[in-house]
Amino acid sequence: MTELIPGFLWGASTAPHQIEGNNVNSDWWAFEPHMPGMARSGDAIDSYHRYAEDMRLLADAGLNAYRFGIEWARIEPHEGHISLAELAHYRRMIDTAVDLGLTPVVTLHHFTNPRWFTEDGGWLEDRAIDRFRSYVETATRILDGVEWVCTINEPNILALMALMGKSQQQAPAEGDDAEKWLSPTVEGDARPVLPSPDPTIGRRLAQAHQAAREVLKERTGAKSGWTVACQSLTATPGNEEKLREVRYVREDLYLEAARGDDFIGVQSYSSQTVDANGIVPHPEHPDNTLTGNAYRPDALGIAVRHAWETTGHTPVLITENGIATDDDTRRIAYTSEALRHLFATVDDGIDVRGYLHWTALDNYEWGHWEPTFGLIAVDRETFERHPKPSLAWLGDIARSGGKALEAQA
Ligand code: IFM
Repeated sequence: MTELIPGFLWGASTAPHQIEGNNVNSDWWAFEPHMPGMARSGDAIDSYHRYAEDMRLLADAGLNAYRFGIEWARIEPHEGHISLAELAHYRRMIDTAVDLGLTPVVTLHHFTNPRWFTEDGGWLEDRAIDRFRSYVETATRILDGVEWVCTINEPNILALMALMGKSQQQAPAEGDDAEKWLSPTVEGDARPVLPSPDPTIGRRLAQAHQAAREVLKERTGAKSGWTVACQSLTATPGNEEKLREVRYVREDLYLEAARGDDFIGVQSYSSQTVDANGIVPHPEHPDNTLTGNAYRPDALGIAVRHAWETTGHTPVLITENGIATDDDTRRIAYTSEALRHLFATVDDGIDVRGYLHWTALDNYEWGHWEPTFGLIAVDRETFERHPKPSLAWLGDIARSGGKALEAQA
């Protein structure tokens, strides 16, 4: 029997831009109309107004944690102008979670920047770190009692988005590489492999993370860390050196920057091989997910082991794991297998603090609505929530402290 630590977090994750709706002061909002063939976020799933209902569904099902983000573009819609009403809104969210028995795991930055920040040079501008630090200082006003804070979500994908022009708010010009304007999370025919993130931006983000950590340490009692897209890369025979090279730019730079953090957020969906030419596209297969990924629930175990080693044994929190599918039975099958691989890492002595599923509700997948990752379906016209069987299933496992999964074996 796997022994999980007391207080193990069992929950689900979301991100503001993907669920709230009308994030009008963000760079993504400005960028969306320029993404050829892609959908806009619009009202999203109106969780800005319905967050209490969403959290209640998770708590009633048996989960004990909820990871959600606060939105910089709402809190600071113009540089230096702080919206006290928005700060109060996010404090109410924290209080609601706590009242419902959900441990809040709060993300400070999840892909979107305020529009003014991007228009004035984004992450490569000289004042970027000071601007982010100042936002984090503001955010600490509402973080009293919050135990878990994620500074920046998937900095390795954020660094790629900036490179792809996702933060540029401009339509592709003639002669531009159209691939740059594709969703940063969906792979497929148009662009079989995500481009490499820009390490210059990556190092900038590492500085921003470090600045945020210092502020959080000084002003709050929260544990802080960042959450990395862990790609569970493996080498084809003879290509171990190439693997190290590719993995450093895409992942290890970010894992190494988490050494000494209170936790590392591991986010895992699939796995890919690396050959002499670099990353091999996911092989075509009927089991591929709606984001074009290979069906690889074992990826979670590979990701946790690699993150644990590369961060020098930083405690692990699974901040995202899930599958884009319209078949909820597959979601349950994928997640049970992923959890078994996770439990094996605990059996091997890795310090795992919790499992937060991606995602609570079907939502806006960065340019697309079709890839559905949610435990809860949403009618996008009425905004009615319809829990899927996977929510009750995960809730039962949570209530039993993981034992229900072992009983299913
Ligand atoms: O939806 C995204 C999320 O915003 C970041 N991690 C991956 C998820 C699924 O693609």
